[in-house]
Amino acid sequence: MPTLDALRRLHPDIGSDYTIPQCWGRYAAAEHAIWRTLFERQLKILPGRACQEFLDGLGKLNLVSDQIPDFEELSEQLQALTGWRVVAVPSLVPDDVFFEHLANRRFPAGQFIRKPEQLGYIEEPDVFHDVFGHVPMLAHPVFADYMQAYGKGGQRALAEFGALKNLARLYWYTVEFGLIEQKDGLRIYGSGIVSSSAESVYAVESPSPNRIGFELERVMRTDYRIDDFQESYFVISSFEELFAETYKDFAALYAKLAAGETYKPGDVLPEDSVLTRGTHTYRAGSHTVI
Ligand code: HBI
Ligand code: FE
Repeated sequence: MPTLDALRRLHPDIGSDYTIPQCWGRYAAAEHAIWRTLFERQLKILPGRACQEFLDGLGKLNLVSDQIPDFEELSEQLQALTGWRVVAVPSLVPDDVFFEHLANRRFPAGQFIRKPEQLGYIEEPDVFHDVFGHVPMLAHPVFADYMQAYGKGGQRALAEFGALKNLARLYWYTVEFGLIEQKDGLRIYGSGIVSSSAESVYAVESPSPNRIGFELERVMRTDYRIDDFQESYFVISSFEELFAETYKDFAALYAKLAAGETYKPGDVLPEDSVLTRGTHTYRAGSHTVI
């Protein structure tokens, strides 16, 4: 990650909290067109795949395909619903800065939009992943509280426990790649899935990945891949359950985790509650992400 000084050359107005002005008026027509392409593609794919809370969030926030949202307007709407705001950042920010924002109900969203050749995959979070992927769930009161609790937990994990890896796995397997079992079936709530057309289909329909009932300690012991579709997804039964399972003091759990095992992304354990067992065996280099 570039230092604040390095970022200051590109973004002279960057703050010590890494926020920058969105400068909405400076997006080119071609950049709004990329938003529109991605948005329309996802709207065709997500009904029947994304959870109702996500689709409701899009509606409540008036997120539309026309143009990249103005963060000020979006924040006014979101603040009225759950007290969250969206602030612009260049891209990834340091962990402590990220947690400080979340703990104060501010979601840091990448200001830039991906290039036309990156429609299928991008390494750093851009405005489409961050706003389309994350912000609709922040309009849901329980999920909004979960994200703030994660930020506060992150601050403690950094300051007191050195347990960031465990907590980052929780974020990965819930906020980014979470699935939920709803009355009509398995649905997506993870932002890394809802902002990816290929993984939106794969996560719900492919026989390849494992889908395993969410269990906090299990998730916190499981490594993840950042360069391919997930080999395992963890499935919650409600946002209330997710919040209740994670809104606790992790001190004893971190101590326990430090001693025990770490699982590989595709492992299935005898004690897992397996919803679907995957057919996928990962071979390095055998898979392309689209
Ligand atoms: N910064 N902008 C941004 N977005 C993220 O999702 C993010 C970040 N910095 C750190 C981070 N995520 C994670 O490493 C933590 O959740 C552990
Ligand atoms: Fe994300």
